[in-house]
Amino acid sequence: MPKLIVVLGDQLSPALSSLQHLQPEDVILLAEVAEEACYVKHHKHKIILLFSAMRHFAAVLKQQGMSVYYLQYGNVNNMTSAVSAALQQHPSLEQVVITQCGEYRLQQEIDQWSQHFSLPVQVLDDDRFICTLSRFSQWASGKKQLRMEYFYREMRRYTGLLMQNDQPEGGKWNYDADNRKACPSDMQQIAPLTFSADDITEQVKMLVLKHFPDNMGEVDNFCYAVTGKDARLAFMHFVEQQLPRFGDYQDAMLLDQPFLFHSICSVYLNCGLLDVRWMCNKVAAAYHSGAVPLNAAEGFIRQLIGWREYVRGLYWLLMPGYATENYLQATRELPAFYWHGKTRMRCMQQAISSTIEHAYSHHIHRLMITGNFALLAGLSVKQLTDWYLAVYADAYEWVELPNTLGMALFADGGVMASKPYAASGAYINRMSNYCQHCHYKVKDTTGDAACPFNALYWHFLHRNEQQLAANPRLALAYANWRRRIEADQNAILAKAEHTLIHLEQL
Ligand code: DLZ
Ligand code: SF4
Repeated sequence: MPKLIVVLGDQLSPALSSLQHLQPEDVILLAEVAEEACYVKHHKHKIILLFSAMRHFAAVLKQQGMSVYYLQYGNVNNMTSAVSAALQQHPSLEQVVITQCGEYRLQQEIDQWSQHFSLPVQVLDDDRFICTLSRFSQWASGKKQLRMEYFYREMRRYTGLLMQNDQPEGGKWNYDADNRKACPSDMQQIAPLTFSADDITEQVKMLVLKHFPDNMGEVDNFCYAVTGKDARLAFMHFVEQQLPRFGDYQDAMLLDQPFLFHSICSVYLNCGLLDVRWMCNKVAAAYHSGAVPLNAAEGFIRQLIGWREYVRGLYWLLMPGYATENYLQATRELPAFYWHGKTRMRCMQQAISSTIEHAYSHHIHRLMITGNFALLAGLSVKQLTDWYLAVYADAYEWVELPNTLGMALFADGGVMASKPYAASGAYINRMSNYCQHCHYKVKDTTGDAACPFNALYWHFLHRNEQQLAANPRLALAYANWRRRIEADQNAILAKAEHTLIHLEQL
């Protein structure tokens, strides 16, 4: 049966399940469509990356002799219209095939296709993930708590990565405690590999400038890889140059060094330019050859086969209800500095300016700076999750929603995290040198120059006492709060209230 194979913008892998068993009469559809480009106000780099990578991917398929129907931006509004146009152009096609997509929203649309087109529609498993969704639900079934650590151990056993028979390499499953060193201030980051734009990317840059002029970011400094070949080069640069120090400094932050030793390869992995098994094997091989320490190799592999697979499993298990959860009833308007980065809080300015410049910031910026601030200030869950989905080049809802709504904002009431990742300025001061370069004083909780994170931290605990006080992991924090004399508590709460009213002025 001749088939139309629909490949989405984040499915750019030659080994994609829908691209196996191709027949000469089959047609492959790729489409730049308005709905996907506009459902949030994506960063310019994210759109350039995907459109350019899609065009490069289509060119390779054509070179290999396949029949490709490519719709450039401006021709159709959504994926359904793109399929319709392809079927009209190729009336001999009798079936539609697609690999399961990464977002509930679009999968709902795809699920209508069979009825809409009166054709069989086959949705294949996305085997670019190691854990199938049915395997994940089997793991989750009957469990009271779905903690990543136990899932991760199963994945280590399943893949055999960093295993010696049935025991973890080095005797411990998790070297997280060895991933939290602060960086000496004079340490220099090793930046990821960058790439210059070819003709295809230049054309896409013009397109983005024309159609998305007000979206975050500039087109001129776009320097991501847009082909699998270049993405693999970027990853090997990480393994050889950055990975040896990645383990120690995974959670560290230094002024004007937004990458430190991070790979940024989530950008490539999540749109299909890199393969998770290939990446993990390269990292494991670097460890076995003695080139990188165990805490670095384990820390990286944990993010891929543990964390990444776990959030994807949770997403599909808990959608659609998950997207509307708001356990702490956080509804405050997102301050404008999330979009322009102009704030006197150095930590926020650093995290947001790297986001604006590169459509990227690393996990501690996202969790402990912009996420933590939103948690403490009770910013709207919906507005914040939309922000993360828009501004990061690696963000699709399957990965963004659990990480933001669950992990950073505790809006799922503890499905993902055993306690909220709420922290005062002291944590940021320990993990970075930002506070030394800040308008605010990290040691102060009240007073005009006090670090806003401090009073907001106590306000957060106080206002959410009903939902959080019974959590054993917060017992010490609540004990510290209750130990303060009432006058101190009142002064701190008043300071926080004032801060919350004047968020835009921070
Ligand atoms: C993010 C994105 C953008 C900006 N544009 C397109 C597009 O024009 N065509 C397309 O196929 N995919 C695009 N994507 C990625 C999709 O939004 C993504 O496939 C779904 O959200 C599922 O993860
Ligand atoms: Fe951030 Fe507070 Fe440190 Fe300033 S003092 S950088 S606001 S934590």
